[in-house]
Amino acid sequence: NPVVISGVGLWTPPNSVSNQELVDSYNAYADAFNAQHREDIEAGRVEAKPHSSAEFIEKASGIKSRHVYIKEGILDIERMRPAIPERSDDALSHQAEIAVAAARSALAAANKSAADVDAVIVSCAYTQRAYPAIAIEVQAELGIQGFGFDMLVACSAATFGVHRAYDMVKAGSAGCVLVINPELVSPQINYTDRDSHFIFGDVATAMLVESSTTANAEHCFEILSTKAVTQFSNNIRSNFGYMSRAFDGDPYAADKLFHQEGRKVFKEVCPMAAEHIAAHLGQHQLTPADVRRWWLHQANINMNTLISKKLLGRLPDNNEAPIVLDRYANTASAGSIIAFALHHEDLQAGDYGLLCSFGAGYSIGSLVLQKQA
Ligand code: CO8
Repeated sequence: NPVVISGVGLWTPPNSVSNQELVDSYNAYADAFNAQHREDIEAGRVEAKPHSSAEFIEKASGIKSRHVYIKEGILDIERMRPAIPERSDDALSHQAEIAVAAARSALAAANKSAADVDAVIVSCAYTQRAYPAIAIEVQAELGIQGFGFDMLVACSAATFGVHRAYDMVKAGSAGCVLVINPELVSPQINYTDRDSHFIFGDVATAMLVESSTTANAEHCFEILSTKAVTQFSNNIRSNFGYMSRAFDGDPYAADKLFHQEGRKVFKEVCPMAAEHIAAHLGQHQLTPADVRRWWLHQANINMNTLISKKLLGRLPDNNEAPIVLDRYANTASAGSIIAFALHHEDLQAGDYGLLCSFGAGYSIGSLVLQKQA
């Protein structure tokens, strides 16, 4: 039986930060840093912090603003990180809370209740703890029987999570799987680094994957196939982890936060993604011209332009390849799922769509989808 995506959910944090707000805060931080280290900077022992610019950010990335889970603390030049109150063990954790919000909206879209779900996968770039799994906490909060587990695959966590759900339904180990991507990434952003302070935002997305025999939603998309590839690269990296305590280094050091060689990522990932997508479509005797909608990873507008041009030989319009990163920024693995959530209901039965993530790992994950009648 065909396996379908029968519902998608999106939780958008109510707080947002514009480029100008972010730049004003960063520049004030840089001025204070430079004044404090003036002697060392003049002696060449410390590098001065250059100013950031809102124009650069929009031109280099396409990002205009980003949503954040908790805004407090991010723009405070004495802090430069969100101030998220720690919760007690018996309270719902922050990440489970946003996961549950996205999950409820996916369940509603799919016309399903907790009793219909057999498994929960929480798949994202970071989990706020190693155990108990966030997925099991979400399972308990929603009252779902069966089992749950967490997965980390950075930028491709969401697509790889849906791949696993597809495999599980095909194999019969679960009839209906909830895949959730609570991308609470703001705690890992180095807001004192001009090159990366603007890149990311927080969000949570979810998808319900089930057999077409049980699906009764208005908008169902058959997963025709999945395709994944990974290739090791240090060009996007965070060294934060449970071993930091044993290393005796500075747990707040810049290498413990997201950092990247943005130019190299751009040059290496774009051709990989374009080849991957063309090969995946080829498996179905489809060409890029047959694809009605592209739900592409949302890291950088120039990356999407280049990949689309390589595939189509022209620039797609926003209806063909919707962009959401202008207001959401890069939301780690959730970007292509946000694009799907906001832009799928207008497709006609039989239309093909291609959903694809690409980024850290490197990792690329795609799904060829077809709107069901
Ligand atoms: N303001 C003003 N000037 C700046 C700024 C700034 N904020 N930042 C850099 N500049 C300067 C540079 O210093 C440089 O100056 P110079 O030419 O004098 O050296 C000039 O602007 C150009 O800099 P770049 O070459 O770095 O600029 P690019 O045009 O290449 O744009 C980008 C930089 C936007 C980073 C671009 O390279 C890019 O987007 N690359 C791809 C990045 C990407 O997709 N990364 C994937 C991210 S990873 C992911 O998606 C998930 C990871 C897991 C989640 C992590 C959550 C925290």
